[in-house]
Amino acid sequence: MRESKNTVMEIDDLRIRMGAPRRGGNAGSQLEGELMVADPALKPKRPPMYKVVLLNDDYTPMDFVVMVLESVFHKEHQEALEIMLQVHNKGAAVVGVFTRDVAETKAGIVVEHARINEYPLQCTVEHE
Ligand code: TYC
Repeated sequence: MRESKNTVMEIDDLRIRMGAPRRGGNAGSQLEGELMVADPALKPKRPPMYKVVLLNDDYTPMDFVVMVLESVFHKEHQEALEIMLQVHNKGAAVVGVFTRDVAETKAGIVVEHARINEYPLQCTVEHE
C-alpha cells in the first residue's frame, strides 16, 4: 500500500519535471520549476484579413455607390463620396479590411443589392 503511493508520487513528480500537462490544470503551458511558460503553439494568433475592393463600371449611379458605402461599410457621407470618386477615377479602391466571413458577407450584400437594382456593380474580396 505504502509502496504504490510512493510510485504514484514519483510519477507525478516526473510529470512535473517533464512539463506534462497537469490533470485539470495547466494545459497550454509547461512547468519549469516554479515558472509557468506559455506554449507558443497555443498562443492565439490574429486571423488572416481580407480586403473588400469596389470596382468601377459605367452604369451604376454615383449616388447608389455612396449609399452602399454608408450603409454596408458605415462610412460618413464625405468619406463615402471620396471613396466613390476614387473608384470612379482610378478603377478600384479598397473599402475595408475584415476577417474572411465578414469581408465575403459585405461583398455579397453589395452585389446582391446592386443586382436587385439591376446595376452591374462589382465588389471583390482579396487576401491581404
Ligand atoms: N462610374 C460610375 C458612373 O459614372 C460611378 C461608379 C463609381 C460606379 C464607383 C461604380 O464602384 C463604382 N456613374
